[in-house]
Amino acid sequence: MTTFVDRVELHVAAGNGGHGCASVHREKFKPLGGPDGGNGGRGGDVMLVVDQSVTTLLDYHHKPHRSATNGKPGEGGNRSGKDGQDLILPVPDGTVVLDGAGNVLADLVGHGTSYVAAQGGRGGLGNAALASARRKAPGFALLGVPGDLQEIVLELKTVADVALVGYPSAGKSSLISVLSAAKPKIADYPFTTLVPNLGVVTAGETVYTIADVPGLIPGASQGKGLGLEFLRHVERCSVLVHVLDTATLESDRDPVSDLDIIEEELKQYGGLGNRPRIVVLNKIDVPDGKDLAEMVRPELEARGYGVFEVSAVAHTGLRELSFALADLVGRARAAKPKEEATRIVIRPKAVDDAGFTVVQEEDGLFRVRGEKPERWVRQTDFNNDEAVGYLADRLNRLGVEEELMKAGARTGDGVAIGPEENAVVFDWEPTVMAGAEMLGRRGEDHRFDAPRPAAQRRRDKQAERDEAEQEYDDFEPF
Ligand SMILES: Nc1nc2c(ncn2[C@@H]2O[C@H](COP(=O)(O)OP(=O)(O)OP(=O)(O)O)[C@@H](O)[C@H]2O)c(=O)[nH]1
Ligand SMILES: [Mg+2]
Repeated sequence: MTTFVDRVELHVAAGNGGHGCASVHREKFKPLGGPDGGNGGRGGDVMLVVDQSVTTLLDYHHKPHRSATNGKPGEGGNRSGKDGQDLILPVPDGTVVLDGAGNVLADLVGHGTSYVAAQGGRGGLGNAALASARRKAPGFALLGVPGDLQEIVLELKTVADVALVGYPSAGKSSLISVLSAAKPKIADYPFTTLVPNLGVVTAGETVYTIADVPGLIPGASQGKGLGLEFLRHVERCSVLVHVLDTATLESDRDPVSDLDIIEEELKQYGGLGNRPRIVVLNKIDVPDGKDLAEMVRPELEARGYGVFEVSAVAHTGLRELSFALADLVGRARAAKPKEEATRIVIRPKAVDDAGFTVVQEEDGLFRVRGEKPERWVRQTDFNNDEAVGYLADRLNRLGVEEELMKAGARTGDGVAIGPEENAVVFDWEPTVMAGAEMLGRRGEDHRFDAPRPAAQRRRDKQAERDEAEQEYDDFEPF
C-alpha cells in the first residue's frame, strides 16, 4: 500500500531518572559527618507541540525514533544530578495522537498546544533526602525511574473550513486551483489527488481555507478506490461541498445518483451529518453539461441544497460560489464556541495514584498492581538490603501487606509486583507478623538510642508521621 505521510508511527522514549547517591560527608577530623548523597535528576519528557510553521509529518516519517535525555545521578556533597532535557517535537496544527489500538489520546489544535507523549522518570532520592529524625544515616539511595516508552500514531487532520467531496475527476482540485492560489495536480485520470490539497480563499472580508479529498467511489467505505481514510480530514471542516460532474462520459452516472452515492459513503463514515452542505454542478462550459445541470437543478433544490453551476475551466460562477461559502463559513464560525485557549498542556491521564490491587492468580501467585508499588520497586536497588527493607516499609505503610493477608497470602507464597511482562517476584515474608515494627524501622538502631524524655518522644513520633506523609504525597523535592 502507498505510504501516506499524514499518518506516522512514532516511538518515543523519555529520559530515565538519575540514581540518587548514597554518600557520607567527610571532613578532616570529622570522618562521619552525616549523609550527603544528592538526588538524581529527572529524565526529560518527550513533548509534542503544535507549531504553525510545520505543515507535514514528513520528519517523523524519516526519523520515527525519538528520545529525550536522561537525568544525571546525584553526587556526594549534596549535589543533585542535572535534569534531563525535554525533547520538543513540533507538529502541525490539527495533529491527532492515537495509541497503538487506535484510541485518541489527544487532539492538538492551536499554536502552542502541547502533549506530553512520554514522561521522564523521576530521579531517585539521595540518602541525604532519605534521612530523617528516626533514620539518621541511610546507607542506600533510591534508583532513578526509567522513562516512559510509548508507541504512538500521529495523524494529521487538515483544519480547513470547507471540504470538497466527490467522484474522481469531478474537478475538485481544479476548483481549488481557481478559487485560491494553490496549485494542486490536475489530470483527466481518476485518483490524481492522493492526499488532500489545501487552499486559502479570500471573499470580501472573509478569509477561509478549502480542502479537497481524494475522489470517492461506491464502496469507498469498504476500502474501494482510496477508501475513506481521507475523510478524517473532513471531520474538522464546517462546510461540505458536493462537487458533481455534469459532463462525465460514464453512461451509468448522473449528478443526482452521484450525490446519493457519495452521501451514502459519508453516512457509512459517520459523524458528518450535521455539516451544512451545498452542491456545485461543475463543467457547465461543456454544452451537454449545462443542459444536464439545468435538468437536475430543481430536484437538488427540492432536496434543500443550495445549487451553484460553475465551470472551473471557464471560470464561470466562481464569485457567487466563493461568497456563498464565505457566508456559510462565517455563520459556522459565529456558532462555534470561542476557540479554546491555546497553549494547553495535555498530560496523559494519571493512573489511580493512591490505589493498588491484590489478586491471586490461577497458579497461586499473588499479583500486586498499582502505580506506587510498581514505581517503588523500580526505585529499589535489590543488592542493598537496607534499600529492600525500605521498600518493605513503604509497601507495608501503603497497606499492601494487610491486603495480601486479607487475600489469603501466607509466609512463603509467591508475590509479584507489576505487570506480567515486567514484575518483581519474591517469596512473601510478612514483616508485620515477624514483628518488624516492634524492632524498629530500617536505618535505625535502638541500641544507640538513650532513653528519651516524653517531649522528645512526641517530637520523634511527629517526625515519623511527617515522614510517612511526605512519602504518601510522593513529594518531588527537585
Ligand atoms: N471541461 C471542463 N473540464 C474540467 C472542469 N473542471 C475540471 N475539468 C477536468 O476534469 C479533469 C479532472 O479534474 P481534477 O480537478 O483533477 O478532478 P478531481 O476531482 O480533483 O479528481 P481526483 O483528484 O482524481 O479525485 C481534468 O482533466 C480537468 O481539466 C470544467 O469546469 N470543465
Ligand atoms: Mg484532485
